[in-house]
Order: sequence, then C-alpha cells, then structure tokens
Amino acid sequence: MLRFLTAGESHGRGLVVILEGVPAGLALDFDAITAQMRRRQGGYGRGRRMAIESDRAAILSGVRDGQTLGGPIAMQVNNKDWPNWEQTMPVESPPPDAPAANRKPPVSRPRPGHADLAGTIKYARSDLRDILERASARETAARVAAGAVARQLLEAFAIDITSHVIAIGGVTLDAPTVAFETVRALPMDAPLQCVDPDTEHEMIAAIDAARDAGDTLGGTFEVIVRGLPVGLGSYVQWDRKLDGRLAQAVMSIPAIKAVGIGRGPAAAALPGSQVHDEIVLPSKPDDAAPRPFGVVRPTNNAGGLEGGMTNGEDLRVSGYMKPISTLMKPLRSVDLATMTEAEATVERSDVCAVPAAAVVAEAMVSLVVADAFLEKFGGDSVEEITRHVAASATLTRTRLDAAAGTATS
Ligand code: EPS
Repeated sequence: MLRFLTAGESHGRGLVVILEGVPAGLALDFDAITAQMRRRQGGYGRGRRMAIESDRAAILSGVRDGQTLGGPIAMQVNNKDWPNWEQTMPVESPPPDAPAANRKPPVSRPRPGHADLAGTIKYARSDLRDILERASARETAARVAAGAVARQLLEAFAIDITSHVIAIGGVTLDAPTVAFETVRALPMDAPLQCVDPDTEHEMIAAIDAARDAGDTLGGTFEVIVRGLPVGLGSYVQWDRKLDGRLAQAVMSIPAIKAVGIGRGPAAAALPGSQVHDEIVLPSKPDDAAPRPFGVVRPTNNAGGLEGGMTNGEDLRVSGYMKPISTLMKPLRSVDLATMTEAEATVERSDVCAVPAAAVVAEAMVSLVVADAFLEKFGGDSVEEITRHVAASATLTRTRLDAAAGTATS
C-alpha cells in the first residue's frame, strides 16, 4: 500500500526518497516534516557532522497547494557537507591531470562491526569508502522525511506516535512502563529523551566517559503509538502479522540488533499468569468509552499486539542498539591493501546515537502502521478513507449493541 525507496551517499550531493501510496487530499505541514528531521539530528553524544547539517526535505512531486495528490511524493535532502567532499565523491571520473589536493585517500582498514569488510568482498570494491558511504546511518535522514508524511496521515485519524530512551550502555531507566503522556511531555530539547532526569544525568556521564575512552555506547528505546484501531495486521498469513513487519522495519535501522514488542524478551522469563493481559468488564461506565468492544485490559504487557494484530491498546515497540562501530580508539583490523595487521579506520562519527535511532524508529513504525492502516481502511483519498473508518466503527457498535441486547433479553 505504502512503499518507499531511498538513495544517496553520506558525503554525496544529497539523499532522495520516493514515497508512494499516500492518498490524495492530505494537507501537509511542511514545518512538521522539518521538525522531525531536526529531532533526528539531536541527542547528546552526536558527532561534528550534525553541527554542519540542518536537514530539510525539498518536496519535488506529489503535492500541490499544500495537499497530496495521490501520486509519488519525491523528496530531496541536500548534504551541506558536499562542497568538502566534491573531489572525493564526484559522479564523473576526474581527468587524469586534475589536481587531487582535496581528494581523500582510499580507505583500506575495515571497522569491525560496520559494513566495510563484507561489503568490499560482496561488491568487489577496493576503496572501502564505496561501501561505507551508502551503509552510513546518514541514509536514515531520508527515512525520517518519508516517515514524517506517514505520521501526518496517521495524525489525521487521531493516531499519535512518540518515543523515549530507556537505556544507554549499562544505565537503565527503572520503570516498568512509561505512560504515553509522560513521554509526550518530554521537552524537544531533552538531551537524551529519557523521562527521568536523574537517570538522564547518569546516561550523560556514561557517554562522556565513553568519549574520553575513545569508545562508543548503544542502548534501548521504545516507540509508543496511541489511538490505533483494532485489527491492523492479521494472523492469517506470516507476512501479514504486524509484529513481524514492525520487527523487520525497526531492525533495518543501522545498529539495531533486537526488537521487542510490549514486555519483549523479558516475557520469555515469566510465567503466563504474569504476562498475559486479562480481559474484564469496565468497573465504571466511563471505563468503557475509549475501549473497543466494551471490554477493558488492566495491563498491556502485549504492547498492543495480539495474534499479529493491533488490539486497541498502545502499541509499544522497543529497539536495542549496539554501540556505534567507529571507535576513536580503534580496534584491531587488517589493512586490505597490504594484508598487514593495522588499527581500524577512524572516520568522524558519533559516540552514541540512541535518541536519533528512536526518532528513526518512530518514522519506520509510522510507515509500517500507515501501510497496515491503508490495507484495512484503504482508499484513494483521505475523504474515502474517513468513510471506511466510520463504517468499521458502526459495524463494531452494531455488534456490541446486539451482544448487549442478548445479555438483557
Ligand atoms: C550520520 C552521518 C554520518 C555519521 C553517522 C550518522 O556523518 P559523518 O560520517 O560525516 O560523520 O555522523 O553515521 C554513522 C555513525 C555510521 O556509522 O555511519 C547521520 O546523518 O545520522
């Protein structure tokens, strides 16, 4: 339903994304797209590149007078750093007599953990720059641009998305579940987007210590989606299960090594009685109002997904990020040009990018959820989808009323 492709190298002219499947008639807030891209650039522990860039997506197609047209939306994000790399990353081969003063020498010492080694073998390129430029997490700027459009489609149907950081290195937030509103209340400029200031201070200290040691840190984040209708995704076929689709999307973000839904891996160590969310009737009439089908779930360990479908509770997806693989105090490697042991290449990089990865994950979750939303309520225009959503709510209401009638008769 909704698909996108990105293109671009980290130090090329820029990034491009084409997003297809957005229905017509969605009024786009362009500043909100820029705001999402700015969020991705933030977070304590980022490197010097983020001080150079001020990412902005120029929309090239698919939008007229501020509204989507139903056609592919193409967006371009220019790299401000490009003038410094023009001689290293030219599209055309420079003439042999051209001065190469600003051309960076080839990279031949792969960084453990990065795409460098497997990429150079796979694509048969001798300069590792040919690999690392595309493998760089810079590409995620284009994903965030596409995700910002998907997010606006969801917001038009009262679905909201946020995220927060749970752990940096060994410093972990000590809270079983953090409410959507608590996360929403975080200021945009909170350095690590952690809801507890004391834990955040400890996280900052851990990042400082890693930087001083020439090391890097990973961590954990959680994306929360509120306002989802019941039944996005399906149990009937493996590739329609929403948990599987979310896991693939979030795992595709550079450095993400595991994805959890709800309690995630912790559920594996607990008995069923402590994991599954009971189904009860509301104790007060008001309780039933926002819930689907007149029932209440006192807990949400499932993270809003049962049987690969949304169940109307908050969707909770967590991502586990390994430490960034460029270390200022490099690990052992081999110089592939001479086949001698040597320290890995040191490229400019971040010490920690977990808050940025959380923003990218919000974008990926937005794209997957919007895709599933369009599958269920699809239409060519926002107006048509609005009617489908209303019809589905009426059907549920009618069934509920019939069940209530059976109970009282
Ligand atoms: C990134 C841009 C990159 C890196 C980082 C993320 O820019 P540069 O290589 O010029 O410093 O800062 O990428 C990586 C950590 C990586 O391993 O590729 C960005 O825009 O997010």
